[in-house]
Amino acid sequence: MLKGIIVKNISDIYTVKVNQDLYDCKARGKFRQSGLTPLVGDAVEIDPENHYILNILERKNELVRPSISNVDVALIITSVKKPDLSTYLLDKQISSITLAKIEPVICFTKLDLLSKNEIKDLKKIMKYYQQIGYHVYTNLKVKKLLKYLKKKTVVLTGQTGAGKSSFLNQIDKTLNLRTGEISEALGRGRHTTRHTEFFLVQDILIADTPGFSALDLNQYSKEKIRDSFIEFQKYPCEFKNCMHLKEHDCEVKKQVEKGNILKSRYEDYCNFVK
Ligand SMILES: Nc1nc2c(ncn2[C@@H]2O[C@H](COP(=O)(O)OP(=O)(O)OP(=O)(O)O)[C@@H](O)[C@H]2O)c(=O)[nH]1
Ligand SMILES: [Mg+2]
Ligand SMILES: [Zn+2]
Repeated sequence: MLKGIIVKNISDIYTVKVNQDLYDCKARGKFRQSGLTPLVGDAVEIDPENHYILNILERKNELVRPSISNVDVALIITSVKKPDLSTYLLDKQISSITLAKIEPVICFTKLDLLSKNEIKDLKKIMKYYQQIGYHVYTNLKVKKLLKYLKKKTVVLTGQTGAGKSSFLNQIDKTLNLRTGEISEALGRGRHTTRHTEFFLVQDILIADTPGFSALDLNQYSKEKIRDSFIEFQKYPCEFKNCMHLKEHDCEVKKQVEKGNILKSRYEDYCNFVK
């Protein structure tokens, strides 16, 4: 019996890294029976002779989309053009990552495709997310970002075509991961990256993942979703358990009017709890 970490999964083959060695393993039938599926990121015990996963050790956390476990940070790759910036998708990812007890970090891509005026608007949005407590970067200045991610286990998340694999190619020139033209990726409704895999870049363990087109928060209660909008907590309402929807004297709604809470954030929140 050996102990290792699942670093890659393609259909029913799980690649397990034990020190510097890789073992391609299958999961035992008992996992299927118990409804437990191994995830990339899982610490596992394997039978190195028969190439079977024997046991999955307790997870620190797990994310459904992309499906992965035991990460410190989810780096949300958000393109500002092609596909256009969607704060709706960004906010949904922030909430789902936060609720999975993982730290969301934001990285905007494709700023080179914006006009000067569009850059100005983007800067305001970036500043807002920073002010409410998130680390925000762009792929134009990766040094600072890499410094922040040092020694962490990271998963890349984001829409198909956002630039996840391109980001990895940028920070490690030896990787040569396949990337896709946006027209090709969206036109055929296909994802360029088809599986989840960890890479060691400097001292960061970082996973590329397939992009997604849909994400839902259905597994979480309205209260949980409300609490994942961290800036709302800065403005206590008269009514303690206020959902900031139809209630009168709602401080959060007042702050949206005043411009202290980004309108798109509040609208996304209303959408999520609906
Ligand atoms: N102009 C510009 N293009 C970029 C940038 N980053 C990525 N791209 C392009 O965007 C397209 C999609 O990039 P990918 O890295 O394949 O996107 P992905 O997020 O890995 O997509 P999936 O694997 O389908 O989830 C490619 O044509 C890249 O060359 C950027 O900063 N600027
Ligand atoms: Mg990709
Ligand atoms: Zn309220």
